[in-house]
Amino acid sequence: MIRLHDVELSGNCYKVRLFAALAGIPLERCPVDLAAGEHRTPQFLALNPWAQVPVLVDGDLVLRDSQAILVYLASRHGDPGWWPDDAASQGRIVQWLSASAGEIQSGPASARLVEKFGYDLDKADALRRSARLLERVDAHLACHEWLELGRPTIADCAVFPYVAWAHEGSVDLKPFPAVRAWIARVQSLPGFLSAPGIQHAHDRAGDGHCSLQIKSKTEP
Ligand SMILES: N[C@@H](CCC(=O)N[C@@H](CS)C(=O)NCC(=O)O)C(=O)O
Repeated sequence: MIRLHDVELSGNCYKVRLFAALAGIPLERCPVDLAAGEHRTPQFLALNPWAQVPVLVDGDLVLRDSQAILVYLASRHGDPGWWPDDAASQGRIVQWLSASAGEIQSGPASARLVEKFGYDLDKADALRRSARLLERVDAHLACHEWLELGRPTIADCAVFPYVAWAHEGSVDLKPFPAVRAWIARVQSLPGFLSAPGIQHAHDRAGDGHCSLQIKSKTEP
């Protein structure tokens, strides 16, 4: 059985759980108690010297970093649609994996760290970055049903958690109707796995008027 060293409220862990659920890949979850410092114990550091979750263990392979884990799981255990083997498709998807580890971490994920977990980070900066990021993502999703390739891929799984949790960092998604419509589409995928605090479309204020309006389709 593939093991995931995991924290329920971590968006990086949720990316992996979400993809595994959607792709029908069974995972054994091994909860890590960050508050108790379990990620700094010798046992955990032997698995991941970077002292971070998630960590995936599949046989002899030990992998850290949610993006790396998504690529591995999709390549090794997933249907090819999630991570096609042609270079152009992979490049398109990696654009979003990079955003997930970059702009999303310094935007909505950081705002949530301040608001929900009391981290000493620059909240105003995180909110500015969130607005800039969401404007770009919203413009993209206004004319694309999914982030790339016209279908769900690991790009959607990488971006979903911290965008869907944006409200936990006081990042308002109301100005971004295409983002809200995409969240609802991800939530309606067969096998979708939720997480604590993820709101459903009908719970989000203003979503009654949020229908999908794709302006043009540019996917190949
Ligand atoms: N690039 C890594 C970042 C992992 C990461 O920052 N994990 C956080 C939880 S979301 C963590 O383990 N934090 C513990 C700490 O930094 O002390 C990934 O995408 O998995």
